[in-house]
Amino acid sequence: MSHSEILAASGLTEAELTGGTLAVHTPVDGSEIARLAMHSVAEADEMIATAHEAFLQWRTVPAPRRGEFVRLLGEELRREKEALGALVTLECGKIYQEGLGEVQEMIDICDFAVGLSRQLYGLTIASERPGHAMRETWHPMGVCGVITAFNFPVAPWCWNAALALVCGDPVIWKPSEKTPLTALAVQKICDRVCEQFGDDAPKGLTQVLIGERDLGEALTANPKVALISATGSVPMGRAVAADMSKRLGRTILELGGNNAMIVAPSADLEMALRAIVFSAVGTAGQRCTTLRRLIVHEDVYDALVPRLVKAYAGLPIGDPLAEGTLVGPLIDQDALSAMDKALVQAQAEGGTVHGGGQALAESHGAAAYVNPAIVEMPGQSAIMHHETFAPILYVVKYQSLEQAIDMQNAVPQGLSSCIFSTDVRETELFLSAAGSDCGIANVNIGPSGAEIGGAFGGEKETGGGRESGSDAWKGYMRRQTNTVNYSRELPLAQGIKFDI
Ligand code: UN1
Repeated sequence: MSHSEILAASGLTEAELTGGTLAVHTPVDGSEIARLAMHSVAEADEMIATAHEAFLQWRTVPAPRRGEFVRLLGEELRREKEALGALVTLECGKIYQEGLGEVQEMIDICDFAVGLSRQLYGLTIASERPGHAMRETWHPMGVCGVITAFNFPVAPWCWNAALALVCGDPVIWKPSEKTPLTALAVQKICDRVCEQFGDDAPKGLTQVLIGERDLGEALTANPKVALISATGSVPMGRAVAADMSKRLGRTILELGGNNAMIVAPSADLEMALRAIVFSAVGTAGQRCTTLRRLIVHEDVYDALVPRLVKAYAGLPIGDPLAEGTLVGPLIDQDALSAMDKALVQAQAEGGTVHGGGQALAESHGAAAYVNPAIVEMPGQSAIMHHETFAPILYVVKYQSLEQAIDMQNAVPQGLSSCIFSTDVRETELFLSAAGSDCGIANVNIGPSGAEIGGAFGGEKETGGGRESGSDAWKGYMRRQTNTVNYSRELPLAQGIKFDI
């Protein structure tokens, strides 16, 4: 598929793709593919006001009917999977298989949310007073702002939006300015769903803000935005959290990761090897769940690491749209410089670099193709505490599992983690309270590629938010405690006597 064919299949018109000031480049060859009109802060405020009007209507639509909207969205996404997947690849440079996988995550969370729309269950609670009933009710929260990053341009919107919509919350989306086309294409799909759905879908149920940081700030500043779910860097998350805390608004933050794998002496090394390569070089190392630190027991180090270096040397790197490619480009030249800088620091800290860093011949213009790097480190030095959004895998040795777990937990981030071991004592310790401190902890699976059914997110600088499956939906609703007195008396709680 040529770039122009992908753009034509996206449903975006020539007029929409041209005439504005936001230049969009494809990392595939660095060329400009669109110039989009940007929204102003005043327009953002108008859109938020429209979304709030939509909320007043949408919250009264029965949840299973709201689920029907998300069901139709899932159906449209099924139809558009190839076209949208290719646009994801064109715009963010991940290989086409991963572009398709991202759309599949959208479809999966829609299916999940449809079922959820009939299961927004509250509790009944035993009251201490006779003739009283207590329960918990979940109500729609309000307008939900969603801020997303370039590396997963569409799926995180959907993990948030599918839940928010069934929970009764309209959604305003501020995509990364590096990947706005996919957001516009998804909005077109939502517009079609609104038409099919009919009058129950209020105007402004889903909207997209195109532009830069000031639009994110318009969302955080506006009290009509009840909740912001933000995916991206730690500095971005800090800024969102600081602004939202001024008005005590709710946030769901999914920020940086610095994910580790422990390879124990009993590990199945064949499986570990495949898991390492996928999770370290997939999406060219630009996932928040990318494997960045490999902590290998000294007894299996020599059996594993040279094989890993060999596997890296044979990786098919190149055009992410071409069949057979496993590693596409980095998003831009800035990412390439950050990778080079990290490798220089790693060497200064005693690291031995295999492959990696230097721009490959495929790079021209703004394109940034690199060899993924493996860096053998003498210990967990300063650079390993830092998330560089590039395919750099640091490798260190360990002697005892306690030492390995300490190392894995010693970084500021806490998203994903895993252990390769066939020893149940080791794996259970890793999953215990004294084990991994991350939001995700896996056994005999890499740290990336989480399914939508579980809650997704992590601790410490990762931000503490949870999106996607399990009971993450509760983050999009407000909890109300109800006490109903159906007796003819008025007993007070705590046995208080207060007779008048
Ligand atoms: C991200 O990189 O922001 O677990 C999300 C995974 C994907 C999501 C990654 N399901 O790797």
